[in-house]
Amino acid sequence: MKPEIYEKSIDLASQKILKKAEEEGIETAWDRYEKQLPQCSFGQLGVCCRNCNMGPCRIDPFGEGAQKGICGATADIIVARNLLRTIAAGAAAHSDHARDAVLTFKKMSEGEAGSYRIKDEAKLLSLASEYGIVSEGKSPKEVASRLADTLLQEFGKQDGHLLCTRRVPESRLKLWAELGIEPRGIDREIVECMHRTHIGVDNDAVHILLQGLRTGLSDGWGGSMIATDVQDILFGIPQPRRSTVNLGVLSKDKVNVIVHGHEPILSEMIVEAAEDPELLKLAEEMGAAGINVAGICCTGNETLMRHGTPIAGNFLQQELAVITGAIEAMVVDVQCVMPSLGELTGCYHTKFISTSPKADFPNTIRMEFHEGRAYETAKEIVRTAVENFPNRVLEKVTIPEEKQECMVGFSAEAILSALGGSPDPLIEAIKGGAVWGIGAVVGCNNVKVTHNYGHVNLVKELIKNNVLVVTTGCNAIACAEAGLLLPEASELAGDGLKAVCRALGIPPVLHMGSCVDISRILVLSSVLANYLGVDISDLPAAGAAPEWMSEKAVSIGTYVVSSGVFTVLGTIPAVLGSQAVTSLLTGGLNSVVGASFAVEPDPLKAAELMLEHIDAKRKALGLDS
Ligand code: CUV
Ligand code: SF4
Repeated sequence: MKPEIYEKSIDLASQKILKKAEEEGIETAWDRYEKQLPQCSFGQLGVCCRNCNMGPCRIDPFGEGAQKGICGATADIIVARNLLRTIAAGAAAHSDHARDAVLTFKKMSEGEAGSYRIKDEAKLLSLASEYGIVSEGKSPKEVASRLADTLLQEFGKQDGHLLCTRRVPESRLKLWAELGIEPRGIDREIVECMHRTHIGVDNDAVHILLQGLRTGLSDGWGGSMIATDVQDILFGIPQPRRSTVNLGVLSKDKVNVIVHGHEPILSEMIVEAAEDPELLKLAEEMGAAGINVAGICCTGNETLMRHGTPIAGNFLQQELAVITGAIEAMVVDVQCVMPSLGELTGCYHTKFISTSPKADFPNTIRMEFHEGRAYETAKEIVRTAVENFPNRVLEKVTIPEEKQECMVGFSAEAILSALGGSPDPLIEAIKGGAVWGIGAVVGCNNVKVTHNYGHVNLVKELIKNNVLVVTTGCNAIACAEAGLLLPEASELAGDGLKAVCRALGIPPVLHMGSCVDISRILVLSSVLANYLGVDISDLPAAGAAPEWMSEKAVSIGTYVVSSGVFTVLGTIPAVLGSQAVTSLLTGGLNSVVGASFAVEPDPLKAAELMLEHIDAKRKALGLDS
């Protein structure tokens, strides 16, 4: 039976556009999901292997058919190998994004990327000193060049360990060293995953998973952290500011340009080009009242955090944005961009512009983006959008009125300054019980979950129980759409958290950025742990990804757990075909890294698991008041 629209999304704006899609006979991800049902159960359990051409092999989960692949691989081996490849892909996506950011930074320092500059010199200098680079007597560009070289070495490092990990509390670093999972070169870990999962290499599930932990750590405390730091130097550290979200941010009389994907290297330039007097004049000539840039997914989070550029939606709203009929250009770079956009944009006047040398899609206009002439390319892209404005077909346009105000920009630096410069007030609030604990809620949308249902209900339940929530990615956008990123949302919080939010003028849910910015959450947890003189795993904190779908999310979950934070997944990972792997992930890891995963699709029950965990940690710290 076809699902009702309210079963597809809890968001009113999205429901309206889903209705429009139905009326116009336009296909969306939800329709394609229907056509996939029932999904392959071997795939769901993770027991299918194609790692060599004797296969594909699959293990019969009921124990009646084949129990081994042709090479002799068991379900445990196959599931573990598949999981390792998933982690590698996720870590690769974050870290390759980081590499490009550092390469742009390097070129900027050499004067070859004229559109970029050092926006935050203080962060440059503090990072330089962290990495042991002497800055006295050097120009900022010279310091930047040295720093870029040092960071680039982190990718191809052949000996020693990643430098970023020095931010981890000592106890944790010692644990990783003992376990042999202290990450080495970022690229090295990813390559080693591919090597180990080739036929006939690593064939012990536990041994394979340890490499998974190390690779995840090379993402969280390596690639992602480097991406965040370098982007902060180039574009500024996010500070609290207000903006608006949801499909209603699209303008009925301005040119609408959507930036979708992940890299601020592109979206920053588009935001700037949209303010170019020449293009504004052209827009006027085309009959438009201006140029409106709005984001989708994490590149949207990046410009939202730094400029307050509005966001049109999260992952499952990318098609809906096009279906409004109001978008002149959908501009994309990498990650989480549905290839369906090619055919879909063809049904409207929307130009689909792909910009990354790495990522092409069907039916796009290719406008490759290179640092050397970034601003020029951004202008060409925006000009294409502006010139497309007269082609908008008014009868096909429906812009839902729903848009929601939000307060964003809570980098670790901004949180500390909101606290008056020291973590002390937060620590005191935690000790006194006003803030019962910290919940990190992140991750994607997934058609298997009613859009935003998992995100919004989990977060509401946490704040109701005085858990301060930090958020990134598509969860942050879902929370914004539900009005949870406002100081006024503290009305929904328990009395303790409400009072703290009022005193500090902050929302009960703090938007910390894009997915690579989960590194900000890691840094914050290190600061808190160090301040208390405990390990991260001792903190009254828990993580969740209620609607996750991407391989990046698996890498994230892995490094969050390896860093000592219990994490609840809302959709089921493809591991249940192996008892050994499943029980290691959901239990055994506790005695290894002091944290583990849980799987709980019901957001209220997931919140309960997080609260139980926080209770236990409070008790262990002697905080039970
Ligand atoms: Ni990177 S990874 S759907 S955009 S959070 Fe959003 Fe965030 Fe998942 Fe993708
Ligand atoms: Fe089958 Fe083994 Fe080849 Fe995988 S590696 S396809 S289990 S023979």
